[in-house]
Amino acid sequence: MVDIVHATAERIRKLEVQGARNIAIAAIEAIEEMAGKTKTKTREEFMNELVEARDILFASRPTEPLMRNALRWVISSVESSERKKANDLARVVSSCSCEFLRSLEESRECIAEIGAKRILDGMVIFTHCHSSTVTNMLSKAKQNGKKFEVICTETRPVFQGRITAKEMLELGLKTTFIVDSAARPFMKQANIAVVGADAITSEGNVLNKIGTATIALLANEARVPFYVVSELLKFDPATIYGEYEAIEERGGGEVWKDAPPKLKIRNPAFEVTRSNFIHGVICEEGVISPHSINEVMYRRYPWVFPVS
Ligand code: RUB
Repeated sequence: MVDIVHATAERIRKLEVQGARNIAIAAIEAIEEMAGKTKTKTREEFMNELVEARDILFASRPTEPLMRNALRWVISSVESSERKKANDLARVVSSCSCEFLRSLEESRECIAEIGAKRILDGMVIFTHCHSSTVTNMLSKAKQNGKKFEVICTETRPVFQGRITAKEMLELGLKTTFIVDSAARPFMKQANIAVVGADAITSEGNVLNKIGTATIALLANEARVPFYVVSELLKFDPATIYGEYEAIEERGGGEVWKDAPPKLKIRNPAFEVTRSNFIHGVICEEGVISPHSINEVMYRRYPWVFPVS
């Protein structure tokens, strides 16, 4: 049954599923489907299958703590159940997966409501890459009657900015599309910059699509407030215990398909944006300082921290 999980991991690896939130949802759905079709009988067999599936999904993209937190939540709920039969445990997987997805959706809506208030009539919003959390917030602002326009970068090498541009046009928003290297002159026209997040560390630093730190620097230079729009569960608890958040490095073929054979191509998918460049994190708790992330996480999601 891990075949189902292998197929999802492959779709995630190939970017057919893109963005931290969609990746976490796909991973949870794969685990749920696998559990529902399991051929295992005993608790031990079921747990082994679940752990194998978790490891396959964890390996699909390394900079995705939301996926890791989601799968840990499901697996720890199964571990704390006293049921003995695989089919009964599969029902636990199903119910806690639903619970997780419901709470993720509630966070997204809450973020949209809060963030939409930061968008005022006449504003120009600068964004980078494609974040479903950001586009949902912009959609909410539009629904609430705000009149604003958007500048989005194309986001080399795989052009996720095109997804953002299409979504913005579908919303009926005036949208300007630029190459990444045009960000500096266009930042001067913006009133705020908003980006998503793949990971938030214990220092309040944020990892997001490569290019994000440059956008943050440019926003700082142009005195444009730079916001990260993110579910709190993108926080990686391992960073508080000293671990670095891994930065995924992807194949050079994404950058240049028929490059000369001896050319060394580097293709980091993400980078760190330091907390001191982040005006605020727009999350389900409200608009918070990146420096308060640990306190907020301990209060709101204590289960993400391993018991010492
Ligand atoms: C996507 C990306 C997005 C975050 C947040 O990178 O960096 O900004 O994942 O997205 P990739 P969301 O395309 O390489 O996955 O808000 O949808 O979770």
